[in-house]
Amino acid sequence: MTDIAHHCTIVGISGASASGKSLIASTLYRELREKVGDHNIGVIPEDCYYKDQADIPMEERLKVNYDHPNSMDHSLLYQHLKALKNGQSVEIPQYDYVAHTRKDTTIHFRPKKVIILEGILLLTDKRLREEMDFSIFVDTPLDICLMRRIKRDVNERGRTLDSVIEQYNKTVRPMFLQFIEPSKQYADIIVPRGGKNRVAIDILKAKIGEFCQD
Ligand code: UZR
Ligand code: MG
Repeated sequence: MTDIAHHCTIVGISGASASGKSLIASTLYRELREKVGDHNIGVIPEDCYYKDQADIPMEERLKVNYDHPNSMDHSLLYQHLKALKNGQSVEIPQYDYVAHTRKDTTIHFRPKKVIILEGILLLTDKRLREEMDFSIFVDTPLDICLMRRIKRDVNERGRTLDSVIEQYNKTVRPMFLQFIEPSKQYADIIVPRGGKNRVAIDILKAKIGEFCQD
């Protein structure tokens, strides 16, 4: 097989926590999959690559800074991107936000024409940036992100309101200012407001759709 048969386009989507990254990625995936099929497009969330904290006691796990680039296993993500570009399947880890550990199960992920990567710290890593064909920064005001985050973490990630607010002040906001916001300079496209920006999604869909055709 030639290189062309394996060519894999990697699109990065980054931005603050609860800015709408996952929603943009899943909307693009759902709408493009209908046209090009599952084998041509897929999504990999950076969240799956949080390091496993199983080796330390629960009280220590609660103190880990999950908004710092060191909390991510970017090396494994990088290896997976390389493998996928070589036409090999990978086993994507699954993360448990309550236990702060990797689950026993993985998701078998086959190479695709287009892979959408989405996550808060992707653009802070030079190796990952270099694997991306182009990248997007979702630029949603922080107060909107915070409101969404409270709802999501209480409803979907087993948190209390107090713990969400404490984490927000301790790590989410400072790490956004230190790492995530400065990584915006590396994005090719900046999308204001988030997951319901239909004009932006349609433009991205047209652009990404070009790379998914059989
Ligand atoms: P998104 N996160 C946790 O709350 N617990 C963990 O064990 C691992 C991650 C949070 C993390 C970050 N921070 O803000 C968010 N904290 O997940 C990133 N505190 O996920 O991009 O989907 O919002
Ligand atoms: Mg998300």
